[in-house]
Amino acid sequence: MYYDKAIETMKREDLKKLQLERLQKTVHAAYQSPFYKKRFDSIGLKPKDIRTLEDIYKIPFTTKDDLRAAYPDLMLAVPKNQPVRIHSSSGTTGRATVIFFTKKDIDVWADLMGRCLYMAGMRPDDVFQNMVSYGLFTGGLGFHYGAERFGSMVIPAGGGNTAKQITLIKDFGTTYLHITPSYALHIAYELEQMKIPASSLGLKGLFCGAEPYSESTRKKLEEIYRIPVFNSYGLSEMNGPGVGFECQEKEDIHIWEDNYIVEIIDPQTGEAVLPGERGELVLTTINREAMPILRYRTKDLTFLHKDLCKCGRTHAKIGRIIGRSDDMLIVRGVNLFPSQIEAVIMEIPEVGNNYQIVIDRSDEHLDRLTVKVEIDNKVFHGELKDLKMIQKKIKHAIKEEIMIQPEIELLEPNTLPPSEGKAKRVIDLRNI
Ligand code: DLL
Repeated sequence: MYYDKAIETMKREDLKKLQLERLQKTVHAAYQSPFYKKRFDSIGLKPKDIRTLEDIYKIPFTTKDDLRAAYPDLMLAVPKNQPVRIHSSSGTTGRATVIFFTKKDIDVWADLMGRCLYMAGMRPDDVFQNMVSYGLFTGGLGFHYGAERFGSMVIPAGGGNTAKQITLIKDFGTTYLHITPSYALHIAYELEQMKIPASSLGLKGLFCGAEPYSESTRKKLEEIYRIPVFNSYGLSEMNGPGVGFECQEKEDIHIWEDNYIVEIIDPQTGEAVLPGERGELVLTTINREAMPILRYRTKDLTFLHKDLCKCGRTHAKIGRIIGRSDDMLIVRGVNLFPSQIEAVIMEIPEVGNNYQIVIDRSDEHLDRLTVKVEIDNKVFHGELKDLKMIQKKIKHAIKEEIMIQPEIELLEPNTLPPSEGKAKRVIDLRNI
């Protein structure tokens, strides 16, 4: 049932004790890095000032900009010959952020990933196909090491090349896939073209993450593949995947609190929100040698569950990420997240597997929101009046959710650029 029962079901008070021990050790270690030494000294904070878990509030937040400013190695807390690997974030803007790992860090990470996979139901006899890109992106090697750790056969397929992926699944009896949700939808389309029912592949589960997706998309994927889809959460700054994962209850994401301290803050004020309230996730590594990061502002918006999970694990759970604070769109003065639109359209049976949100300005300088939606050929049979009806249905459903009337452009399946990794869902053409 558990990969590491003692840790996964540890009493909350023991978990807190362990967190404090590890936080104190981490703060002392972080102080060895030029970045944190300077930061602590500038406010007169000493590592020994962290005496209780609440003292974490004395430590300033670390942001993505800090990581960029510390590039390449000012946050390194061990001698330069200690790390055995680096990874980097997938962000396309600005300087990359780089994370160093010692041998022990890789080991701890592989164990965390192992825990996640086991928790979702994977076992040593399973065959695991890793369908995300390898290299600096953490999704490749992170999952790879975790699956190997407990003896599953790993197929390091990488992203893309759909026909080959399908052949590998069939020829080697793959049972679990790691894949971005947008790529899983694309593969579903390709399978349909090949007249292979996704449910005939012998798969047992999908691990989907690395990008936001809605509960409706999960349901859609589960209907297509007829297997459970587990939400996998992580970010390079905190190792990569393996920070949090869903258990078989599939009710949101357990965060491994023996490795991370979880806070949810109001992104505007930086103050903690009340339990259960939505806010920005802030994470602190408490079991990492090479590059400890204290109070990292993830920009991911979520909430903390108050109740313990039925699965028996005592580690806190966070809700599905609804988006990033920097993903929020303001259209005609209304704040909205792309995930709200996705959640609505994926409930509509005539909607196919891909969509895109385009925002531009009309000649009258008004914001215009267009949602391009691929339709599902199985449901649509080519009557113009049907098209109009579907368009109206989608428009109405979105308006109900976000209060803004969008334009709806219906497209043939496979018209939008297919996603083989993280999907680009929003095109904002306004010059703002
Ligand atoms: O995407 C690590 C990862 C790889 C996670 C594979 C899961 C699976 P980055 O490239 O640094 O790392 O991107 C991290 O992706 O801050 C979130 O905004 C987003 N993200 C990751 N997982 C989820 C998820 C990897 N399950 C950023 N739901 C994070 C929503 C997610 N957003």
